Amino acid sequence: MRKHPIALTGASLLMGISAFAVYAQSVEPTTPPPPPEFAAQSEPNFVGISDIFEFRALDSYSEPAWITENFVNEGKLPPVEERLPVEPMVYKTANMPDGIGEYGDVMRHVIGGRPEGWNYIGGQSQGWGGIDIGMYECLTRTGPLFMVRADELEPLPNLAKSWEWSEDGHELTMHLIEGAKWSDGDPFDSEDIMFYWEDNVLDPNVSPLNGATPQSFGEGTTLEAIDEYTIKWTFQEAFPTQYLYQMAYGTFCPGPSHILKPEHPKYSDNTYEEYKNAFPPEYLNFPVMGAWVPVEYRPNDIIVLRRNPYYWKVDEEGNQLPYLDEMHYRLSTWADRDVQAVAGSGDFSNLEQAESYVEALRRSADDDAPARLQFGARTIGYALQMNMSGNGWGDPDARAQAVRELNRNLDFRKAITMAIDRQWLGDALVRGPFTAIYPGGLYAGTAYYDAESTAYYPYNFEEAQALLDGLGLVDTDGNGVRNFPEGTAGGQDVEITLLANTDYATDTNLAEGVIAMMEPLGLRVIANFQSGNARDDMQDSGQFDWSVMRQPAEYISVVQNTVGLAPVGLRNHQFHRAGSDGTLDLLPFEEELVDIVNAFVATDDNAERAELMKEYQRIFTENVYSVGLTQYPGALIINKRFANIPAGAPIFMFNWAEDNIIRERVYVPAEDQPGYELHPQTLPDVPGGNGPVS
Ligand code: BQZ
Repeated sequence: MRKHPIALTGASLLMGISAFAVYAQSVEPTTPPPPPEFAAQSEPNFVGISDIFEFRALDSYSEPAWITENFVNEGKLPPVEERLPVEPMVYKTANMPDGIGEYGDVMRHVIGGRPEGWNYIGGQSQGWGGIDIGMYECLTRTGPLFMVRADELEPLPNLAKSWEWSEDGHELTMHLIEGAKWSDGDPFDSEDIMFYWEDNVLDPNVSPLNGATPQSFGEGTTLEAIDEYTIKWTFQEAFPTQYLYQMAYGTFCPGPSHILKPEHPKYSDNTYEEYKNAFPPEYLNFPVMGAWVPVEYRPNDIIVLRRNPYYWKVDEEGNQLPYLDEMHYRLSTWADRDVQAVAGSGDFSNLEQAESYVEALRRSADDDAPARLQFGARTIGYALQMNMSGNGWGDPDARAQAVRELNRNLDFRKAITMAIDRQWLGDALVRGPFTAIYPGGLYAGTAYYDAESTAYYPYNFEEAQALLDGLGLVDTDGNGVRNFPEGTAGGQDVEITLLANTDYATDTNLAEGVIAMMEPLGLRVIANFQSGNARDDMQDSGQFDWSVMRQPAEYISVVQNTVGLAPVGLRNHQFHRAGSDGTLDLLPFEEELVDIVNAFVATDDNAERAELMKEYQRIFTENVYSVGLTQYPGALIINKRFANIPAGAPIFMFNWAEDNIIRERVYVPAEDQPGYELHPQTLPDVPGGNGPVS
């Protein structure tokens, strides 16, 4: 990252402070400049939910011939009709861009994460990049909603195939798919749901991956099993349809209770750490409801998954899905994912690191380029988040506590936001029409965004200086770094740690840009750059002063993980959670944001929702709740041999493209299959087995 042009020396900084000490502190926010035009390359073919799939029994089913010959006829596997639920999910041919598919081949992913193990609901990461999305199915599904007409927008049925609300709207009865089985043949039923809810979401000692907490589903919400295939939610609010989004990927994807429950501390002598780590990546054939099962793991090399013979989805001709027999996750870097997808040695990438854009565009422009690259809307955005806890979240020392007190001061947050040259930051990532100034809060170009409600404090170095002077942060020892006032952290230099993810060049480049811009301001910001899993753990446990990170889905769609927009609960927010005394010390404006988010969830009146989000955006941006940095479009890169890729699939909206493109329907015509499978014609073994069986 190039040095910012105004990185002043210590002397000029001192002169700067004295010259501006009397500067008027009355810069009013403006509205952000309209983002430069950047149209997505293609639009979805908008449809209704029933155009995509339905649940029904078909007259007959089929499977790859090698399964019938090598497994069913050999008595190793029941016939396919016994492996499917009573009414499987049936994908409709008319919604499949290239129609009924053919079996075989593999999608070769390349990822920058690393698997901690398979216990997703116990809090382990599998390395991201679509592994978890392909293994763990959830009550509802939202990734494909990008193609659903606005007037029908509601989470898609999935493990919950239907639901109905009570007259008063406080009860939601859900009907699970009946007769479906885990990939090892064990029945899927409400026992799996209740184990996830009672012993993982409600248990304060367990933090499921992607952060499900009791507040994710509303304060006081209860869930009970009515029978094997029926569950009932009871909500404080009436008709909180919002929570159906929370029941999708990330926050309600139950695990196989038949092998997890015996490891849980409530049912064993295990500690919570032992429970979380009970299924390391070396444990193959971990039972899933998803389309592919892990059958091979080579550290820092590759994870291979094979098709789930009990997968509960079919096409309209009764062919059991998925079409693709194998999945690869090459354990590399996120930047390498772009390079390999463009070069053709990998098959898929979400082009999300702006530094890669020009090269990726150049390579993909050739007629014989192996992959097609398709830009979507500006849904990738970064913000500087400040730890807003004043009562001990993350166990701060005196210096860190003093920084948090500053973080909680609006004049301090205004000073920081006005010292950020966002145009320079964006241009330093990539020149051209891609990046846009991002003030923070809801993204421009999205359904609930309102420019007039967005307060933007433009770059104003002098005002930033004056605000810090006004806070008594003065360089008393002449070393070029402001000092805390006497009596605060011993009057030491103002040093602030900045957490960022080393798995992404963009994260660390932006973080370095922030550090460079703070230097002339007289703040010493110290890089605390960590790899993905460690970074996530440090943020989740409050061990940070500042954090530069990519914004989650709720700032794009609002309806996905709405509760993430404010600290509605003790442990749900990204940068303000309960302190060591178990309480949440919200500032008055944060209380307002919580009330707005709760009101949004409690109403399904669209006009009211729009007004609520305008108010949210105003309060968020006027108070600089987080310091927006830059926003830009992502591009989907997929090898040209794959068919059934939906038009206009965004890399990130309600979910990531790994969910959005519906990979279980993707196929490669037989004549185009290059033979990349590593374990052709094999299936996952029973749990704990020795890998794929043939
Ligand atoms: C996409 C995604 C699929 C997590 C992760 C990673 C973690 C975060 C985030 C993205 C990766 C890819 O994102 O960057 O393009 O493939 O996996 O899950 O950034 O560190 O914690 O939220 O989704």
